[in-house]
Amino acid sequence: MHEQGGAGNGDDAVMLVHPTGATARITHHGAHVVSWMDASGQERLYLSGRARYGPGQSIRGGIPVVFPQFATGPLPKHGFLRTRRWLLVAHLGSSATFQIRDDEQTRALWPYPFLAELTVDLSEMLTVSLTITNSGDSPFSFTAALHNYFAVTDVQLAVVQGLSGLVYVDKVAGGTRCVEEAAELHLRAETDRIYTSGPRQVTISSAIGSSSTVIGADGFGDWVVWNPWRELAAALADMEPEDYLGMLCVEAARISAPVVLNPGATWRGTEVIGAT
Ligand code: TA6
Repeated sequence: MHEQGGAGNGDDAVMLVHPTGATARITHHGAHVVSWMDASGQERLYLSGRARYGPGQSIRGGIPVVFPQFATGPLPKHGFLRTRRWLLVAHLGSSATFQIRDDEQTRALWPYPFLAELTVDLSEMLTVSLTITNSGDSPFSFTAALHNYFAVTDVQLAVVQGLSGLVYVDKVAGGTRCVEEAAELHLRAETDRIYTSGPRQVTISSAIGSSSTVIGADGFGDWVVWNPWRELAAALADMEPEDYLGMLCVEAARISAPVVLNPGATWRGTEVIGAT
């Protein structure tokens, strides 16, 4: 099924359907996974009712693709792929692949030829794979992330497991480096952390009721945990103030050791998300 519609409301999207009953929806804008329903029909991703879908805007929720710069720096925040339209190059049943290349606008910001590809495979799990190829003749380096916004019944009940003992950068505390002493992470306030050199799997237990969301990652190496909490959420124009309670970002990211890509070389980062 391939829906075409207006570009400004997220209707311009591809629907994936799996025989288990699971579904996923990906907009051409940003190659952005905006919905993933598990086989029981439960939505596992958060998507803001106030999300914006127009050119140049980033969709609040789902899985934004971050490249070639995570967070702030010389480029637009989180880079420029999440705010641009991608091309659908393959769509078969429960799999879809989108591509985007450099153009005049991206080269004005970042002077490198590249090809980015995002493949989404729906099975019992949701697999999202980001591939970057250096199609120019000089090396470049980049940071990247799959900025997952997970749906949670109540962020105060959700527990993040798998990060114990890791070094993290606490952005809420001005970039302080800390060691995660807690066996598991319980969020009670604004949280914005980059956990470096993390494990390949992180679990959000009690994500939806008593069920867990499990995220496995390959090729990324870092994890980001973010929730804006009450005050910051209220300041975001594209989010309902109380929505912070129903979302939790746990992101597969490549930040602490940027990828350096030689001409012709390819990097791939993959995440596999499951519900238990
Ligand atoms: O990944 C966490 C983060 O970098 C936070 O600092 C927060 O700003 C969030 O991303 C959302 O950023 P956005 O530009 O989408 O509002």
